Amino acid sequence: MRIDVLTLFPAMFVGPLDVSIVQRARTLGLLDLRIHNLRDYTRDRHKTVDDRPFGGGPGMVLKPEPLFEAVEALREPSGGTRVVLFSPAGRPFTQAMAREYAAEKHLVLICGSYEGVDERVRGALATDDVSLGDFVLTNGGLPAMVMVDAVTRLLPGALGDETSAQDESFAHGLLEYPHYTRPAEFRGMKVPEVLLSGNHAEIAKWRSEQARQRTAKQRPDLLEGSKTVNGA
Ligand code: JCQ
Repeated sequence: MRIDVLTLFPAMFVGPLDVSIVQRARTLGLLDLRIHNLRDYTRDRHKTVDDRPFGGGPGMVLKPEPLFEAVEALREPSGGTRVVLFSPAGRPFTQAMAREYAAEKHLVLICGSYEGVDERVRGALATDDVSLGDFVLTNGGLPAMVMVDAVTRLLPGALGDETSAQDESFAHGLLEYPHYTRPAEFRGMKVPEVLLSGNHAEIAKWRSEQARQRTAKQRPDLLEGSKTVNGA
């Protein structure tokens, strides 16, 4: 799949997406990731990307023209491009949305900055308004990188044979069970006996019970009765 990112800070994207599974997906040709400087889509002498808010108030607002120019230049003429705007005012990002995006051919990710973007971008350019959580960041670069990561690992062939995207937290709507590796005892802390037993039925039962307990404690909203979260 192809992902175009529109940002004022392309330097942010150097590093995190050049390692590990995302880098391998790029090398394998599963992911065609292109980072664009929004300033390159301005047409005035000063390469203006922002301006003061109508009605007054603090800070600056991203102007609509460069964003419309960029998205119109990048999106598939025949349609089908999902245009995602990151903002704290968006729909909460979930694993179900990551699965949906992983099935698309083309995404354009808009990284807002400053006080926000001109509302006409949200209304008439972005197809999706997505939040990564209830906090405020300086810009949408980190949310964009998080989405690229979450989507890329779901692309067919991105994970090695040893790992399976279906065995993850949220695939079954619960948090993961606890994992252990050698040594069987570390600083007095023992690995649960059942995991050393070789009894695979008992191990599966223990893991599912642990997942349920952990979910009840940390994320009761994910359990029965709140099934709207994650579409699980
Ligand atoms: C995304 N949770 C927090 C910051 C304005 C579009 O307008 C703005 C976008 C940002 C960047 O995104 C976030 C965010 N999910 O802060 C301010």
